[in-house]
Amino acid sequence: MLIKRSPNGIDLPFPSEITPRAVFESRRDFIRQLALGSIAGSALLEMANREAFAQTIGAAKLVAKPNPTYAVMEKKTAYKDATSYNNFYEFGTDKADPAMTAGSLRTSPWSISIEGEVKKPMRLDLDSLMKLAPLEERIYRLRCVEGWSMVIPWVGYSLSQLIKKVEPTGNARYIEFVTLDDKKQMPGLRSPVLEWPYVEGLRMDEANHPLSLLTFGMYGEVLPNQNGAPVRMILPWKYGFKSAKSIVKIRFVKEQPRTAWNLAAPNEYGFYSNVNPNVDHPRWSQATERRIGEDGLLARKRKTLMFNGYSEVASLYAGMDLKKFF
Ligand SMILES: Nc1nc2c(c(=O)[nH]1)N[C@H]1C(S)=C(S)[C@@H](COP(=O)(O)O)O[C@H]1N2
Ligand SMILES: [Mo]
Repeated sequence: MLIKRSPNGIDLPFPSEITPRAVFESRRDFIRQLALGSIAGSALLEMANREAFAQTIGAAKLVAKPNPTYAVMEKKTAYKDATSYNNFYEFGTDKADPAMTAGSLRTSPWSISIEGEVKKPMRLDLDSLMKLAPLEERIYRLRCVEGWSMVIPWVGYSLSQLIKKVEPTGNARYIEFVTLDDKKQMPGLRSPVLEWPYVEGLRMDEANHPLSLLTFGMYGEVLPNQNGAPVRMILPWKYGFKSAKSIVKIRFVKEQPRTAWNLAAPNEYGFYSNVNPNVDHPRWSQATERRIGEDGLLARKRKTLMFNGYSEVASLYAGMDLKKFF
């Protein structure tokens, strides 16, 4: 999202934003032709394997009780769109890359280490982590800093439930999320688009806000790899990049963490990155957005809402100049 042109500046969809569906269709075609035996070659077996793997991703059910307090009453984004139009730079910078290459991510066994300013540091395997609190389904809007948004039913629980268990010390003022960085599993790490590992962070009161969702699934299934399996954050009032994927470490710290996007372009991506239609990105307006699935010539831009519509977080920022702390 750093290098790309303004996705928000013109009304026609960019070619790069149309590609995923084309890729998807051609992939389906490819599989069909494979089945008909009309394609042959040595690389095919590997591709067929990858496809078979991709088909199983997301297949495991993860059903949770819907929480009506957190259910956006808007049309849900199609599963196909939410799982084929992704930002996950560890798997490439094109929107279509993660769905095609994240099959190499091994999500089991998985554990997450909780360290730093806590009385009870711990390493939890995924199963124990998931059982720490009841899972809920929450339908959240998520808006990318690039100017598009989706509405997705996520499955998880409030991060505050985990924070409470590890008992932060009085020194814990911020929390840091660290994504896996394994070159063998993540081809995108070979290119220096960001400083790896991908790191994100929150102030402790933001992390404890009930909206902050430690997320294990979407659409009633475990997270597909391209969406950040097996565990990620979802922070619906912030730009999408704050919601780190495939987390292996959570650190409680005294100082404001140095986050991946802030390091890459400090004048473009601030630490807070709250969705704010009144503060433009230096290279494009943030006043409107395009809902994924509403593309096409007749698609209307939606007005972007302050805090992405989650006005209940406003008190976290009372008295702060949001143009300065963007
Ligand atoms: N580790 C990691 N997490 C990440 C990213 C990334 O590149 N790496 N991209 C972010 C961005 S820019 C967005 S918009 C969301 C996209 O989440 P989705 O693919 O599930 O819609 O993930 C965020 N989390
Ligand atoms: Mo994003």
